[in-house]
Amino acid sequence: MVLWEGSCANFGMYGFRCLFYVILQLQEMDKDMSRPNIIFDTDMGNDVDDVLAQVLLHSFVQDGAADFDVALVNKGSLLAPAFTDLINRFCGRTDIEVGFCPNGPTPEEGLFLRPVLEESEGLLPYDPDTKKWPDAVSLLRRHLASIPDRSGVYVSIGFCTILSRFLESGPDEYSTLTGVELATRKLRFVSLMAGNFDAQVMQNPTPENAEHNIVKDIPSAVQAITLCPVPMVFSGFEVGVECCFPRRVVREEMNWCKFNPLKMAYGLYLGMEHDRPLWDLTSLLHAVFPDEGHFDVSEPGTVTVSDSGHTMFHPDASGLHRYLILKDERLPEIIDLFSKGCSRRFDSAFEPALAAECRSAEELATERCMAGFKEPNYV
Ligand SMILES: [Ca+2]
Repeated sequence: MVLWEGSCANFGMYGFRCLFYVILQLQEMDKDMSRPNIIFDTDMGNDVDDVLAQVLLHSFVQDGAADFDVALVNKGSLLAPAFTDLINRFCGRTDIEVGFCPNGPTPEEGLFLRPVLEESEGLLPYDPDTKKWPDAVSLLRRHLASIPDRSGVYVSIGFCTILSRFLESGPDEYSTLTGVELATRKLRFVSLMAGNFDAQVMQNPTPENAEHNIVKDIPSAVQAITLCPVPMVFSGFEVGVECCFPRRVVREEMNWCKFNPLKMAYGLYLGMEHDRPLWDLTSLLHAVFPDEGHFDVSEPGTVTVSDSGHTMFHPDASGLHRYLILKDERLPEIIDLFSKGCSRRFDSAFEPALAAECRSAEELATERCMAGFKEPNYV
């Protein structure tokens, strides 16, 4: 006892201060280990929910819930990575690298990429039509090689083109590991918006209910699902279609700056009088907060993809695949979370240029209507 008291006295204020800092450091390390490094893989330009998901991710990053250093674009239009970069800059980040997938699916420009990029003239330090982008697979390999083991969470909200090509990749200048080995070491899991796990759809597959992200690149979906060595969590069509963005939020809560590319894209896509289903945001939410019970998760199993692009789920206790199941009682909370994140005010990299001359989102949407626009059938 005497020895202990003497030790305490010697330990003194300096010792307690050191111990305090060590505990703080350990807490910080633990926080970093739990905060996912999100790899954001998008078919930006096909649907406006990708834009909403990207802004929501920035909101999570602002809250300290995730890291976001790399965006990958699997849509084959050169305007898609430029638009993705535009959103990053709009949200205050000029340092996020964007990788592009050469010869990716759906090379058409879509409904909002070009009009919004035209309104942004002068804000991007390059010409979107001629910009050279890093190859997505090389960028992904370099990024994964640089992050701590098991810190990455891969969010796939478009086609599986890049994920498939990455998993097939061999050693390169960035890593001696293959794509499968890199995924095993660096990724916790993959969260995908893909497929349809509604029991009736799985029993009665038709050309109309094949899900877009799978059917537009079936070979890549098959390859990615077959090769992926870490758990995959699917958010099927049936989940996101129940989570709709309130149009009131678009109209009333996104007016903190005139140049708001999210609001512009929303209006250009299907107009302001529309509550867009939020398929991609469900996958992002589960990727960042997998333990918070926003959704139920199915039993484990194996997902297969048919030649027609339909997903099937086969229960298997040792399977790496699960799918999300909507909990009705959590839906209002989820919609509120999405609404607040997507209408958040950022310290934009465009300040003070945000006050620059541009047409409003409402004007752009009206022009689209006057041009005789017809709704696309992407699903
Ligand atoms: Ca998407």
